[in-house]
Amino acid sequence: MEHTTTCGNGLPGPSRRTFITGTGSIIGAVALGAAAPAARAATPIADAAVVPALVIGTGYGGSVAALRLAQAGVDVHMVEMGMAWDTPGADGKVFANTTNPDQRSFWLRTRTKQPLSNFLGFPIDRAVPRYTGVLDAEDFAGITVYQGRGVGGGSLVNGGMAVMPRRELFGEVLPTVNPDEMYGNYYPRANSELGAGLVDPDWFDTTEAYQYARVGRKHAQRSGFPHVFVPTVYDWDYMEQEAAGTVPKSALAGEILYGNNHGKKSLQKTYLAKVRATGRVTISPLHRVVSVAPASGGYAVTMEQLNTTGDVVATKQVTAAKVFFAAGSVGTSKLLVRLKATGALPNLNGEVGKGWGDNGNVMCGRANHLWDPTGRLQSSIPTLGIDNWAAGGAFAEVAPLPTGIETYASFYLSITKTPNRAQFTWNAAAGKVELSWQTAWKQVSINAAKSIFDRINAKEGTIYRTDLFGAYKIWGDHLTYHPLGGAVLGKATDNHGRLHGHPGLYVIDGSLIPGTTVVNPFVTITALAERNIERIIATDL
Ligand code: FAE
Repeated sequence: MEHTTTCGNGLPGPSRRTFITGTGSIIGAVALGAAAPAARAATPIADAAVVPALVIGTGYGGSVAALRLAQAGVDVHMVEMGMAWDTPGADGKVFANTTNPDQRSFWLRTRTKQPLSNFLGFPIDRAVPRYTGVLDAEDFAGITVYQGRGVGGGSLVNGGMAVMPRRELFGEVLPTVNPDEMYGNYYPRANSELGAGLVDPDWFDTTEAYQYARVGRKHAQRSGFPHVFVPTVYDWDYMEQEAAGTVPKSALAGEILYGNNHGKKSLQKTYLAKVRATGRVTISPLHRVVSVAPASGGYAVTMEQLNTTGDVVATKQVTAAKVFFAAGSVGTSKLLVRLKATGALPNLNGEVGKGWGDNGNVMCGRANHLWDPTGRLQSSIPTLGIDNWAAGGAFAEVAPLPTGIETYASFYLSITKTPNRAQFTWNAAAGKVELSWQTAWKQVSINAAKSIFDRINAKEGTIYRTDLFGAYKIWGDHLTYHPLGGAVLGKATDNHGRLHGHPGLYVIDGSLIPGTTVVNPFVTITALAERNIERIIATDL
């Protein structure tokens, strides 16, 4: 078979050459591994401080906003509820391994809540000390939303797949944005800054670490599904050195969900490294914004300082002329819905909280024959996708199961076409924001995923795994990794993220995107943030 690339299959992406030339300085930093400087916790923001621009959250949207504002000469303060993740633990590592979760793994839980809750039908969750860990499994009535917590947001925990939607599908993603400016300008800028690049196909074809993906590719191919190589933000040269045994292992040691100690170019190594270099940005980790309200000089921003068991140790109020909401789809939506309902930001419009979607996420595993092993060594960074969007409305990443043992399983995270959108609302009696998602809505996504995997199973004579999400449960339909929407562009905001009703307030994260990106979302979130901040700097500052 030919080695297809995302470019060759209509999912445009940067070439490996672009990646190497574009990120030379980053590779140097990454090679230092855990010793590479993380976004350092400067002196936290002082009570009663007055700042020109305050950014809530340090994920993709927040990092883009902070960098471009600082480069334009604006002093910025970033507020992050999670930890700095710049200090190794007792084991010498900043982050815990997927196979051995500990207190660093989960945000304020006493028991892990792993996306794959079972193995061979047995529950695998375990007790952990309550701690401000890096992965939040946030429960709403109908869905658990996984999110990164800490300086770097989702980039700390995600799979690093850096995918652009096919251009002909862009109208389904951001109908009010001109695709020419995105594909001509902002997507390339985002990919370059993030350091996205493709695996060397020759290495992919020979390394033990991607046997699982080659099996996935073979099965897709034999059933006639198009497959694509997906760019990632992992340093491929570093991974090849991991395989050669010359550097400490990260992707090849099962590191992913609870952080990568080496190799992955999280925001700490890309945008936030540049943010630090400007000298104009300070970051306050373990500070959670709880209120934003109009005040003389702009907005009064109230925040709680947390300790590592989640207790509030101080409350501060600062004044900011401009406030950028970059707390992620869930974080931003929760804040805005509560602040509107409780009268702190009364002029926000009725679109706030609406248009939330799960990017059609659904997971499943297939049980392969004994002659089709997927390998004991599996790179934790997925890099192959089955693109059945045209026919069935599903883009399935061939995902790893880095257990360290042979599982004979092929595992997939599908991103599917679904019309279902939920709304965040304020429940005054309970004192919390709720989400109207219903688990049954996932059936549409299951059907779309079945359009791929039923056919592959029929062709291969295989069956679904029923032991990964419970006892006798095929579908991982209780969760999403890709929350999107809640403050939709052109509805809750104008077409560049300015919130209606309160000048000087902006949304600049995944909550702008109305529920789907048809592929993995962070490149689109980054590119949209680049587009919006450019306009805001030109006209509002
Ligand atoms: P995000 O990165 O979530 O950043 C928001 C930040 O705000 C976080 O650091 C929060 O802790 C912080 N925050 C929230 N509330 C507050 C508050 N009140 N005060 C102060 N700080 C606050 O937002 N996407 C891909 O494209 N490719 C992948 O391979 C991929 N894999 C994933 C795997 C996992 C396990 C998960 C959880 C996600 C994955 N994603 C992936 C999704 C991606 O990480 C996500 O879309 C982006 O991180 C969202 O970016 P935002 O800037 O919207």
